[in-house]
Amino acid sequence: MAIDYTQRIPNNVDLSSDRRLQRALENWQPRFLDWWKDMGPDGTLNFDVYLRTAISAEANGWANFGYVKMPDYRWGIFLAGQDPNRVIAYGDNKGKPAWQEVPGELRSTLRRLIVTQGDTEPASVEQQRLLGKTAPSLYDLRNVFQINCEEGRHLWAMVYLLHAYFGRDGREEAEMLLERHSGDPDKPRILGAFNEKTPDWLSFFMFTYFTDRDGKYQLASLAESGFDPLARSCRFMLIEEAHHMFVGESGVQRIIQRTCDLMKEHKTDDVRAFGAIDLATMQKYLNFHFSVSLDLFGQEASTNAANYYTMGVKGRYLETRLTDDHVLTDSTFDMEGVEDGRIVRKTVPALSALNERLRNDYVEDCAKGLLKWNKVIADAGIAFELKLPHRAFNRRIGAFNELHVSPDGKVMSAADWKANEGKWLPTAEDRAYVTSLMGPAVVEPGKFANWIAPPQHGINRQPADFEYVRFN
Ligand code: BYC
Repeated sequence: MAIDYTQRIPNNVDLSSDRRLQRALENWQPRFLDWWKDMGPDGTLNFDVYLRTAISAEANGWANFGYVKMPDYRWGIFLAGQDPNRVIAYGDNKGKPAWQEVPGELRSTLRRLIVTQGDTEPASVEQQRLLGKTAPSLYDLRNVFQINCEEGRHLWAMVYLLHAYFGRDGREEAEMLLERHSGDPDKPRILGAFNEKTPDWLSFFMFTYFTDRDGKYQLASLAESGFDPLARSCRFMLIEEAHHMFVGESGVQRIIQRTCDLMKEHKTDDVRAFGAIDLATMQKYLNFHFSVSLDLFGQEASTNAANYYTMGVKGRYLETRLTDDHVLTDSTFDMEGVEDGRIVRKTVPALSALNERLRNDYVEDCAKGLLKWNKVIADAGIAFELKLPHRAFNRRIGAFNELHVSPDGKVMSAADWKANEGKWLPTAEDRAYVTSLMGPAVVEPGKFANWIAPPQHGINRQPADFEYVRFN
């Protein structure tokens, strides 16, 4: 169904045919806007931003570009098209028609997954609230605003499901999504990484590369859900997610490019003297964001994950393309675990290892960006290689939490680890240095902060010096 933009809440779910639901969501809408004004990008209400807006739920040609004031962005409810013949692809319900309503026995499980997913979306907007003040260019400023608007829409996607399918409990959860806040000591966001700060643009690019990529893998697993409205919501969200990861990958790449240019020009590693970010500091930020994002996949051995799968609420990455029995009760999985304080390889039942399996898919995908980043460094003739740290490094969730592990995978004492921490993770001094490079925002079209190279292409085939944001 086409997206109806004549409605107060744009949608392709025929919202006007359900007056109660429409009214409930119209009641939530002003609360969302209040949240946006209080917790969204600071001081930007009057800016005209060159944004893309969804005009169709199909993968091709779904976006329209134009200037929009962010509070007027047409947040709405867009689900990917329905396949009337879709069946559940895995677990005990394999082969049965996908559910169009929530099965009673899965109600609390599904609600919890939807709330956890929904909670991350506004959390990331809150984390990025102040970045506009220090944007390295209009191009980058526009990109963070685009991401913020789309995360706002992803919140809408989950709130629609809560309102439409979970009755009063769902409406209460939708309220709570606006009441928890990133880093709030009393009402924090649910998952750890979403209570960290995103205080500077290097953190932002690392976050959109590593943490948004967790979003890709979690959404892809939920896109396999037997609960069809959730699957269709996530499929559409995934289309928007791709740009967020592009911003991260290209942002880090542009910083590396600038650093390498200065290293070559001045024949030195010490680019801090020239106001850029040295590669060793980039490695530390990478170590931090990668390890924090690994935690988002949950425990390695998880009965929750096994149950989600067996019940048919959350599948594996690209489940329908896999060629095994899609039940997994007789399958095993090889992975690293902890025994007597050591990291060992072990074979475990596949069902209990589904979080770890998804984490593997994620790690493999993360490595691809590093190949591109390292190519920039190699092309500059510089002998330095960025590396993903070992998966046991700096973990808070799961079995590795109890160990102290170096980035190259050596288990060590807590004291040794602590003594080396400053070599592996950003120190207060590193963070202060990176912060010192930030801002004030570079607002002249076509100009870029000294620590980052311009992008290779503009947005929507516009030039790099396009006026992506007008301040009024
Ligand atoms: N922090 O059996 P386990 C995105 C808890 S990002 C705190 O492993 P499960 C985005 C867990 O709740 C994608 N607590 O749990 C990116 C459980 O608690 P209970 C977000 C944690 O459920 C950028 C206990 O430990 N989407 O979209 O299998 C910008 C046992 O653990 C954490 C989703 O996450 C943690 N990291 O796995 C914007 C998808 N990890 O039961 C957006 C939905 C575990 O003992 N969520 N715990 O009280 C899920 O699928 C699962 O909840 C998780 C956790 C994979 C997160």
